[in-house]
Amino acid sequence: MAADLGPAMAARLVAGVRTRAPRTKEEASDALVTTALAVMSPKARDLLPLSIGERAGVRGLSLILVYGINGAGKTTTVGKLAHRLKQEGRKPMIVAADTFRAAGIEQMVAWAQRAGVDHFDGRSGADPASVVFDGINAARARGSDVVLVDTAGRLQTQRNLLEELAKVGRVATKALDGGAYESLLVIDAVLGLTSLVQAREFNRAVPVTGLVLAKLDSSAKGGAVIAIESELGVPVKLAGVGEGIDDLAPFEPQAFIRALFEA
Ligand SMILES: Nc1nc2c(ncn2[C@@H]2O[C@H](COP(=O)(O)OP(=O)(O)O)[C@@H](O)[C@H]2O)c(=O)[nH]1
Ligand SMILES: [Mg+2]
Repeated sequence: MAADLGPAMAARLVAGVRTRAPRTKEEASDALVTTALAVMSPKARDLLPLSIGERAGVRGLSLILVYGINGAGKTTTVGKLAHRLKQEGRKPMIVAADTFRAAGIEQMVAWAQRAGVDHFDGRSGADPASVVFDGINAARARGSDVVLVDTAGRLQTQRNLLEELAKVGRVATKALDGGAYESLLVIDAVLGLTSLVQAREFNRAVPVTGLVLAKLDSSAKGGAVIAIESELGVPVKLAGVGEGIDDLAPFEPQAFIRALFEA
């Protein structure tokens, strides 16, 4: 059993498999998929702004806020997402709101250029909420249909920085004025079960609508997301599968569960 699950979730899954009394290895694998899927989020795994826009046939402004700890893969995810949205015929604009470090803005701008999308850059040291507010207005003026916000990394124990993030979320949803909104928490697959505590605290600051499991191409299997989905009730929507611009994939829970328990 993969260690990232944590003892409680591991015991729960084992018990679930036992009640199904599998007789072969294949039956055991199927029983595990059924058991794990039952504790994971039942919500749709597609990106909210896209599905709502498509359903309603509207082209109002949508926004995706990306947050998490330092080094999780936020900036990379925003770059990959911008690329994907552009390929889908959307007009994304990146708002570089990691104003904590000058390099944070530069890294995001480099990704925007790689993806060939518009960007709005905060000044180093600026209040990220005001950068996001100005960025949304700029996106409207320039005719963008989806805003991608990159934020500074922070720890789940840094109360003031979590409050700063909460303000970014409030300003973004207010300025959007009913447009489709998604807040994506990036989880580093390498970190294991500590990301459960992170997810809990980040979710208090800005309610998570979807998870991104970054670095799923590494040797880590990311089993902690089963516990995170179970507790928060929100699904992993995307997986990072490398450092390249195309290395972002829809999250496939069945394949993920099977890979988790391969010897
Ligand atoms: N192998 C791999 N590396 C990743 C992935 N996502 C991000 N990284 C790497 O992780 C490091 C931190 O990424 P970055 O996006 O700057 O993290 P941030 O601090 O959250 O913005 C960089 O070296 C990225 O290339 C992924 O899905 N797979
Ligand atoms: Mg970054």
